[in-house]
Amino acid sequence: MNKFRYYTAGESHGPGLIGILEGVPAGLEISEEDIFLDLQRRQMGHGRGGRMRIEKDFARIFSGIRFGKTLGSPISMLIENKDWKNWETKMSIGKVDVDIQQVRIPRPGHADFAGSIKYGHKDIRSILERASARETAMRVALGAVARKFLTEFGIVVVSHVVQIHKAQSDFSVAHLGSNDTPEFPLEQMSALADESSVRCLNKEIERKMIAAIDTAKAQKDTLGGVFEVVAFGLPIGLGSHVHWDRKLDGRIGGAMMSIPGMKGVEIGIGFVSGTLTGSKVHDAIYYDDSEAQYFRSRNHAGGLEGGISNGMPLVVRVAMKPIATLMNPLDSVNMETKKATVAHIERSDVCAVPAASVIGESVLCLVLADAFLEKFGGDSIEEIRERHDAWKRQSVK
Ligand code: EPS
Repeated sequence: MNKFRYYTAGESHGPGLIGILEGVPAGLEISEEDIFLDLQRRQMGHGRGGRMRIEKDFARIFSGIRFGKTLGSPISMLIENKDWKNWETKMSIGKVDVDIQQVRIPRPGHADFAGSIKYGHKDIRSILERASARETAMRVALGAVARKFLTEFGIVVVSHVVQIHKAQSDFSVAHLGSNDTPEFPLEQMSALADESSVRCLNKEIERKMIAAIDTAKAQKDTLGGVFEVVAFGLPIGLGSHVHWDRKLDGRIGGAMMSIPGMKGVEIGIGFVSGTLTGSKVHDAIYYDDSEAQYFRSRNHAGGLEGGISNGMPLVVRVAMKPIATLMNPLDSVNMETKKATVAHIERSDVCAVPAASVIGESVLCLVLADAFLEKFGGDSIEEIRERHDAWKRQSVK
């Protein structure tokens, strides 16, 4: 990320989360309400835990915007943690005189074990607070600005949940060619997913996903799954084949894998492509004279060839592992006494795949806004619009 850079800071039970976004061009209309819409979507989903009943995430903007429009200067935001009032002593910024109960037993699958050894913290809370997926609230807030920017150029980023545990949908935008008619209008994808408590587009599979989450909860276990994020309306030519760190697929993969709990990323038909012959994988190229545009019979490449966007919808699938905090904990070791025991229990979620799919949208918006600015540059929306419109006319000739 070099044109659209961001930082986040904040502990899960500290006073709040802070974010800074640098590189947003001048003249983009944005409000705290726009950001709130995405923050609300991240908080939803069947399988979320008690924390989401405490928080009502709202990002207060501190800089970079005047009279509803970006100035071109860094945008900074704060999301206050409502839960902070219950943690003021345990997470005090200053020294405290009382004894604080320390966490000494790492949860397998979390950052607890390696993090506490790496940073030399005896109290594992000093690791788990920042490793928590609470941090993603700020990424969603910053991603909402990137989304608003992309919307100016007709780019729409949506997501849906494909799989939770064994309940799996076979719908993928990667199977659709330019002229195919999907089961439902693609422009309704986001609204339909938002209506489902597991963000699933198929009612029968939705029921199975909800049942799987309820069973896991009753068994004091957790579940993972897979979500698909799609970007419609991308111009041809974002990213580049010329160098490894300019390839858009690499940048998307890295960004998705940086979301807590993500274990795999595929573009288009991804892992399945390794089981098919080349003629069954690659997407033939055609030209429609009447529409004066190229088209494809399918989109197995998921909108990316050679690390460059090719004008088809961009399709990314991400696999999330089950949440590492288990109410029926796995074996672990007390790192103070070295005695065998069971892992620490911390309030958590049973399944956060629906929330992760919203986070995936936000992270993709941030990567795409960066790649878009790299291609079209400019200090203001108007300047970028001129370059973008000229390119759109030229790139299909
Ligand atoms: C989260 C806040 C956390 C967890 C969850 C996501 O809040 P708390 O720890 O107070 O319950 O609910 O974090 C994790 C699942 C994790 O592994 O860290 C949030 O805001 O999304």
